[in-house]
Formats: sequence, structure tokens, C-alpha cells
Amino acid sequence: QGYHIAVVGATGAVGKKMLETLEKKNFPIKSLKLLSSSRSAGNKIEFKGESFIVEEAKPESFEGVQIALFSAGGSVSKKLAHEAVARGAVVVDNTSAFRMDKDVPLVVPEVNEADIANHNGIIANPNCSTIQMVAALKPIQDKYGISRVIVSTYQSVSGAGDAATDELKQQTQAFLNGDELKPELLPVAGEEKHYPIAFNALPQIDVFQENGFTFEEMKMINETKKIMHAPELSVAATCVRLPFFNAHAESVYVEIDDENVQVSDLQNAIANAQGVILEDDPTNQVYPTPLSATDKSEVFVGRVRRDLDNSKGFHLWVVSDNLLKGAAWNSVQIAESLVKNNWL
Ligand code: 11C
Repeated sequence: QGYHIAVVGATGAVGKKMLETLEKKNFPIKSLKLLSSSRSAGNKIEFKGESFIVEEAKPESFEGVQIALFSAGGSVSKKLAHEAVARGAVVVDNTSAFRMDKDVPLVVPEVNEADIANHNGIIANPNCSTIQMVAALKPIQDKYGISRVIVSTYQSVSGAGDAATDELKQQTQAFLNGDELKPELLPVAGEEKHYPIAFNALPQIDVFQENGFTFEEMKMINETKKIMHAPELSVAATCVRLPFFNAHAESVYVEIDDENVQVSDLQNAIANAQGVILEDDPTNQVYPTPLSATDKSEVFVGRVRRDLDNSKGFHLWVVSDNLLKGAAWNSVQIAESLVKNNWL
């Protein structure tokens, strides 16, 4: 018993985590196809003790597939997602290709699972830094209403793929050896200039837009409004890449509609939310960090405190594993929901 599954981008940083997550969560699988670009085709990958050969993703690869998890970049999704749907598959797409399309639900199950029911074959998985923020905001929005969000991110290199992780390792070693740093990838592959990530902070994730924000920042802004069904919500973001390997951290300022709310009310709402864990005890130095959140499925929140000048303003520290809740686990949760609710 189980489902016919395809993972597109199986050899990438997220694809590998998707396979680990499918295995760990014991997702019911009848058959599994591992697909990639022609470059990675032929690689062998172990899944549940069985060896699979990665095949080049082509339109006909999706014959008989029921759920296709895509994470091979936007251009692959644009080329193949509709081909998969035409062959009867439901696509869970982890790229930005369709996220803002009106007929594509953009889903974080803890926030807007019911939107999955409206799918037309494609469901989009949001950007990692958006996912963890909206999971933390949802219980606050439900209980107290939110009018404004200002977020600054502290993002790990794994968000930019395995090559960025390698770049940080190489540069760290080179820096400590006193060798010259030769940045080739970050902040953005394909851009004219590259800057060292080792022992640095890069205030650019993805390309700049005409309004001065980066695409990563605009993803956080636009996706948050769509997922939370709050087009009127004010959202501003500054996204920064830092030299650590995994998980993203965020400093989130949130303005709520009610000035009589106490810090403990917010903490209770967060502590009772699905998929969110409150780690907030300053007297004992308890708060989440990227290392403590790595390899965990949940979103962790700490440092909840009231703004000193605005009684409706609160500050939060939100941390999660960008490859798990930010990508693979959120996609598998969507697949679980499709199955559980007969929404395939
Ligand atoms: C990063 N957030 O950390 C990006 C990666 O739209 O799914 C995720 C890109 C995306 O670089």
C-alpha cells in the first residue's frame, strides 16, 4: 500500500532532505522515482536500504506518478511541473516558480492547510525564511490580530545550496591559513560581484529588485500576505546571509491590534501553537539558536518582549532548520495532507 512518488532534484541539498524526511516520517510509498538534471543522472542514492539510480527528469518520467515533489530550481519546475500535472500527478513545488500565481495555493500546513483543497495540480511550498516566520506569527494573528511585521534575517549558507556550504568551508580554512579568499558564488550565483562569506555578513540574498529590496525580501513580504490571507498587512524585510551552515534565525518585530496583551499572553499563544516550540527563559539564558534547531522539524521562538515605545509592539527571535521545516518537511507535510484529506 502507498503512493507513486517522484522526487525531482533528488541530489540537491533539499532533495536529499526530502528523501530523509519521507523515510523518517514513514510516508506510505508504493514506488519511488528519483529525478534530476542530466548532470546528476546516473548517481546512486540509498532509500530504506534500497539503491535507486537517479534518472534525468523528462515529461514522460511522470507517467503513473501520483505526487511529485519538485526542488530542482525554478526553471525545471516551469518546464516540467505542468507536464507532471498533465500526466495525473499532483506537484508540490519547492521553488518560487508558481508561488504568487492566483490558482496555486501557497501553503504552510500549520497556517493555511485548508488552501490545499483548492489546488489545480500544483501546490507551492513557500520560501524557507517565510515559512518559519508565518508559523510563529499565526497564533498571534489568530488571537490578537497583526497590523505590521518588520523582520531582519540571519540566514545560513545551506539556503543557497551545497555549493555555498562548500564555499564557506573553503573560505574559512583559507582565512585561518592566512590565504587569499576567492569568492565565486555568494551572495548570488551569476551576479557580477562576489564577496567572501567567511567571517562576514552579506546583506544580499538573491537579486535586487527595482524598489531596492532583494528578491528574498520581496518573497518574505508577498508570500507572508498570501499565506496569512492578509493583503493589508504591512511587512518589511531585510535578509542577510551569515557564515554558519544550517538553519535560519530571524528577529521579528510585530505590531498587534490590542494594547492590553501581555508578554505571557503571546508566549502562551506561541507555546500552544502546532509545530512551534517556545524556548524563552532569559533568566536561565534559554533561547533557540541555529545549532539547537538543526535537524529538528519545528519552529523555535524565544526572546519574546514588549517594545519599549509602542505598547502594541513585540519582538521575537524565530529559528528553524531551513532545509527541514523551511523546505523538505513542509513539502512532505503538504503531501501527507493531500493523502489524509483525499485531496489528491
Ligand atoms: C536562501 N531562502 O536562504 C533562500 C533559499 O525560494 O525556495 C530558498 C529559495 C526559495 O538562500
